[in-house]
Amino acid sequence: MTRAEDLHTRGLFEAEGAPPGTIEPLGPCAGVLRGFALAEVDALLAGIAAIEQAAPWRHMQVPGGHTMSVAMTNCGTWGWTSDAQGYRYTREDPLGGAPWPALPATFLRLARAAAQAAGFAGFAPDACLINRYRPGTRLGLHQDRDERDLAAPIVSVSLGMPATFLFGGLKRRDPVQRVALRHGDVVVWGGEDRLRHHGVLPLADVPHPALGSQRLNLSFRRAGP
Ligand code: MD6
Ligand code: FE
Repeated sequence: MTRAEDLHTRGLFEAEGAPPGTIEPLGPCAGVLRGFALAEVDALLAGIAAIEQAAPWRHMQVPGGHTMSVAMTNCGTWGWTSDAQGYRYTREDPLGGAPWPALPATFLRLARAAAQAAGFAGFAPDACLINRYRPGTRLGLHQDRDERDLAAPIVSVSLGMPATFLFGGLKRRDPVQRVALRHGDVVVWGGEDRLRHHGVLPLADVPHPALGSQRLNLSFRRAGP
């Protein structure tokens, strides 16, 4: 059995307590868990509403001087930030200096269950980057490499409007797969796929019944020591 088939089988038959669904392999150690977050949407949205009160959405600067079209905030022990000096994880929100809001227990449970369903038992995220997209918002091809422990996977939850996720290779110029992500889908990747380039095409305005003209993405990481 290949690793991809193994991931698929685990998702269907071995993930204890995981809701029914399919895993669509994106690579040997990466896949989409279709609809995996649907049962937790209300808790996720309530959590985000509380987090944005404490740590408001902001458009961060990147070192080149541009401002990101994605609006971001964080929860967890560590929060990802970017400014003219570079990218890093901080314990405090640079806007106001307070610690980032804690990771709600429901967020943590969902992230652990998704990781386990994809074959990564024992995932203990300490960071959750929350992205908000509006029509036209895009995210350029990048690698997630600011985390100290690259052995841990990333678990990425999509809510609201659909998006086309770009999934490339380890080299920036490698061919790119296009993956349609919908409300409730969860992408998990790690292992040999952990440093693959990825991004999001500019969003079309296809309003979601509950969330309207926005897409929210939560990505859970192990960022600290
Ligand atoms: C997004 N996601 O889907 C952007 N990174 O809004 C990411 O940049 C990402 O989905 C690492 C792992 C999964 C992801
Ligand atoms: Fe990323």
